[in-house]
Amino acid sequence: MPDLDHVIVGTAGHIDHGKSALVRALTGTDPDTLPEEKARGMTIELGFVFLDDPVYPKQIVFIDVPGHEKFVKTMAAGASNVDAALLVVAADEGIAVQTREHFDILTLLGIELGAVVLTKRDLVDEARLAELTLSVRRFVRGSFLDGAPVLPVSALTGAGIPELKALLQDIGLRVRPRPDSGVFRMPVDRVFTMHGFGTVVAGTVLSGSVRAGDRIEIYPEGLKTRVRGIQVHKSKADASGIGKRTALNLQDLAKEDLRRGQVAAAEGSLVPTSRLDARLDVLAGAPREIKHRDRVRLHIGTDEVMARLSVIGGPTIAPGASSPVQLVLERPTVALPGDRFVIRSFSPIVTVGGGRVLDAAPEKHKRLSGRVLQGLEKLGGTARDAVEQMFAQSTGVPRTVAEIALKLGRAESEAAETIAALLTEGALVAVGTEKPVRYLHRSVRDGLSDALVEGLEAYFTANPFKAEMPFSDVRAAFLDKSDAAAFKHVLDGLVAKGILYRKDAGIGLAGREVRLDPVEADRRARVENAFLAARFSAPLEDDVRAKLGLKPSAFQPILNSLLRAGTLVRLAPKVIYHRDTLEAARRAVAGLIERHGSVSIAELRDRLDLSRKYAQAILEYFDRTGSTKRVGDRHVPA
Ligand SMILES: Nc1nc2c(ncn2[C@@H]2O[C@H](COP(=O)(O)OP(=O)(O)OP(=O)(O)O)[C@@H](O)[C@H]2O)c(=O)[nH]1
Ligand SMILES: [Mg+2]
Repeated sequence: MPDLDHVIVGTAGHIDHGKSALVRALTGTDPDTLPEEKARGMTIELGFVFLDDPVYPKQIVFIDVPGHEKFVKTMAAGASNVDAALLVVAADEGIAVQTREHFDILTLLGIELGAVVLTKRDLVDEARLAELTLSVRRFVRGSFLDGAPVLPVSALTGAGIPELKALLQDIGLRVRPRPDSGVFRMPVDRVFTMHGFGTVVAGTVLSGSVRAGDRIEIYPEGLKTRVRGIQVHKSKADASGIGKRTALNLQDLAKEDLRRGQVAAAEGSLVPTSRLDARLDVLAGAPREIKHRDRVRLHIGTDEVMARLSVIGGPTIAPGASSPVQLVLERPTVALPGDRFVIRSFSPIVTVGGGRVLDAAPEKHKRLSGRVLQGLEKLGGTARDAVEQMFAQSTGVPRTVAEIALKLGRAESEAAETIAALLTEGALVAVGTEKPVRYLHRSVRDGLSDALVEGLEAYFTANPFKAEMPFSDVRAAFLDKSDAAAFKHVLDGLVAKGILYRKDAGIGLAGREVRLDPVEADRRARVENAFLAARFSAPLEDDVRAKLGLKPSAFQPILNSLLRAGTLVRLAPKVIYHRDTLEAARRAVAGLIERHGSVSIAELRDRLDLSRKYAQAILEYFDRTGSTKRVGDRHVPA
């Protein structure tokens, strides 16, 4: 077991039950420091007191919370990140309203260690103490405090205090190290200005570490800042890390920019969200069932946000039941999968449930959908399932190991291992050759591939006369959903499979027959006829185009296509004949050769009654194409 040099212990319990007096009896320091707290004899703000007794191996950090029903949200923030809890019950009053509510909150937050402390034992006799001990044991049955010590103490006489200190050391030894994503994250529970130190945010580090000089970001506002100085457990330090009470002095930020509920974290490591997918456990003692669209107060980390509950699996969630939900927040916050939260109903203001975040950046879901429910189930499952589901539900953009680790709030090495296994299984595919390698879920890749083919099909339905869809249009449509590397991956795959082909600047569907556009066909016929009608007096291209009233962009492709098809033949740069005209010339040349054994330009000119320029072009064309050859100024069969 790694040596933890401190343990963070939260108090909990009803107002006036002696939580603050207990902390003072244990530490010698009053956690209530505000003048208003002293005046009213009650806690209003979280109190932080360090018990540094050289007799003990571990420093104990107490977070003392208010018991007043108006300050339950402060209690929830204080309890959000403790290692252990002391449930305080005044021996004279016994279990009261906020005893129950604080206990529910500790349970929902997943606190695993703690003890029950019966305070004010000097006010009751042994019989009452024995009776209360029994009822407290019944009260905590089945919870994290089942079987935990129930310790009577008196802050007044000091009875039980040494035993409680020893018990806390014992609890400290049993604290399990927190799983660490390696990325710095610290929910802010206190903001203050310190003389000579500047603006300070304080909290317990949830993951990773931070050093003086680091650039960090304050979420969800995205305030970028630099850490000027660090205090860990009240002493100056160069760095702090997971599980440590930490105060950060921030550059260029004023106290007004900062509040409890924000999260200080590594720059760019979190994404503010207004939706959270979660599994919600409704307390068995909740006053009524949870209904779809209920407005609730969400307590997550040290933050409190109003939200609407979208019950995904049905119309309601009964007390004692559990169901996936989507929380639609009234302002953004930041969270990561696995984070615990508590919800309180809007009216009456009571704690009704809580649970764990499954997805901190979800889409809006179809309710009552089996696929959505299954996906959420997987996100809450094993590391393998959660990673696979993250890829499966991501849009078409391939993700790196680091991105997935960040999204899940897990260590990169762990994500890398899981991704390697999924790659071997064939659930993921690597996209592109760039480092770091990026991956798509196979089902996402197949979806992109189908969408690309469907896009082409739709295009050809709308444009039946086009042989190919312009490459740039196919690419642009794809990039709406994904990126360039995935485009290449998907396109190459489809070409390799023979489903698509690439030609010039277009992409075509293999095996598809192109229909001819009637307008296009008509133009083509008119161009052809212009040359056919001109016979041997080959018209100039520009004259034909002008006569037909066509733009060069419309005319040129038709001309080229007719030339390619052999319908028109270019004899010389400015001499184009229709195929039929050329055949007529061929017959004339053959006839003259038959009679005279050879033919001259002048003879052909006279025979066909055309200008010398065309007769020369015809004979040179036949020479060039191997029908005749020139001997002196005559042409003979080749
Ligand atoms: N006789 C006796 N009185 C106590 C003991 N502990 C606390 N008290 C008194 O009970 C009152 C309330 O004590 P606090 O410690 O302020 O109670 P709290 O639980 O912190 O109250 P909130 O912070 O407002 O929720 C004070 O007047 C204390 O002096 C005890 O062990 N014996
Ligand atoms: Mg108090």
